[in-house]
Amino acid sequence: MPPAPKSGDALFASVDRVNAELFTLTYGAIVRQLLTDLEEVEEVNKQLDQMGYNIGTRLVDEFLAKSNVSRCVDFKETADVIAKLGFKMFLGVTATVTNWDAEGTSCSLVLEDNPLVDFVELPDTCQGLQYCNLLSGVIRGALEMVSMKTEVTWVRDMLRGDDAYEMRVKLIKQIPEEYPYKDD
Ligand code: MYR
Repeated sequence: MPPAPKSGDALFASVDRVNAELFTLTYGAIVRQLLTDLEEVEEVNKQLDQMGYNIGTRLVDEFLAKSNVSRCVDFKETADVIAKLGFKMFLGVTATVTNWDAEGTSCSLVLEDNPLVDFVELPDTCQGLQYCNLLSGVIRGALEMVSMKTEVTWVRDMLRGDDAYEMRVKLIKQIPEEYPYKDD
């Protein structure tokens, strides 16, 4: 007997799942190709970060347009926006914001579920590989477009045996936006 036709919602859910799997597999293929081409794991890490940065500088416009988010009052609000809305919009998961420093300029984004690594196992030869560097680059690029210079690094990685994915986001400098008109 042929399977019952899917409802609209079920169809969209399965299309989303296939898109997510395609994205995960495509990313894996890109990392594999970079490993072949660049040979050095450190070079691959840099390249993934740069690719992410370039994506982030473009992605931020789509994010701001779709989310209707306006300027955040401080970096804490920005971190929440990324964790709850940004990750949800582009990865389908949310992150937890934690481990703030006293100044409120450094925090961790913790992902328990990371769609980028489904089906991934790192061979021993790739131990120094920062597999998810694309993601940290995306955050860095996106924030630079809204005047925040940041450093984003991975401090926990389940592919290396940690219990979660944790990236540290450190605000280095907030570039003041220039007001385009002179007050007379
Ligand atoms: C502000 O502080 O002015 C609000 C700016 C919020 C920027 C949020 C950038 C989100 C980038 C999406 C992250 C995607 C992760 C996969």
